[in-house]
Amino acid sequence: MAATTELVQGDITGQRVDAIVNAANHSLLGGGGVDGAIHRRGGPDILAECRRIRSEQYPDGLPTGEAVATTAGRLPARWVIHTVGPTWAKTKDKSPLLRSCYQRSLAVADQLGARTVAFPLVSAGVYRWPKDDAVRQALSVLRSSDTAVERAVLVLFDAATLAIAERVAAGTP
Ligand code: AR6
Repeated sequence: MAATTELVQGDITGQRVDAIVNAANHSLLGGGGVDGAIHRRGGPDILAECRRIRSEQYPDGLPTGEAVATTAGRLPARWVIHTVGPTWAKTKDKSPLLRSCYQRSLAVADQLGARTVAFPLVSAGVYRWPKDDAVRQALSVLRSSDTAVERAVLVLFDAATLAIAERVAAGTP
């Protein structure tokens, strides 16, 4: 069955869900945006686990579109699922990779037994993906994927992005 999807405005690090998804990069060693906020608020245990995953499973970095889980340190969630979105490119359609971030994150959530999962708008910050299309891709995967996750929350950081997401969710251009 597909998860019920919700749109909320806020900071993903405060979400009271089983797992939150991190918009990470190949290195898994932190960065700005959501990634920076998660490591700042979650504390050093998350980074230590990321380092172990890098050295044991992904010496060349986590590929774009893949996802891996760590515990969540001091965050209210139990797990962080780290995924790497594609950078936006005008001349190349990378949407299968963006969709894969949501698909693989749901698969990891299922392996963990997570029933509630919060997602940021992957690739729509530093990686410059247009926000309306980022929402479109996210919702189309979340609404159609077969998963044991019951509640998928798409967290929009500010009111303007929430308004875009509500418009896209309602199917208006
Ligand atoms: N909670 C929810 N959403 C947030 C938060 C937050 N705390 N902070 C930012 N956003 P980004 P990307 C929104 O840049 O585009 C990092 O350096 C933000 O407004 O976090 O996938 C990584 O290490 C935007 O709408 O992720 C990578 O190098 C969305 O979250 C790179 O950025 C995603 O923005 C990944 O870039």
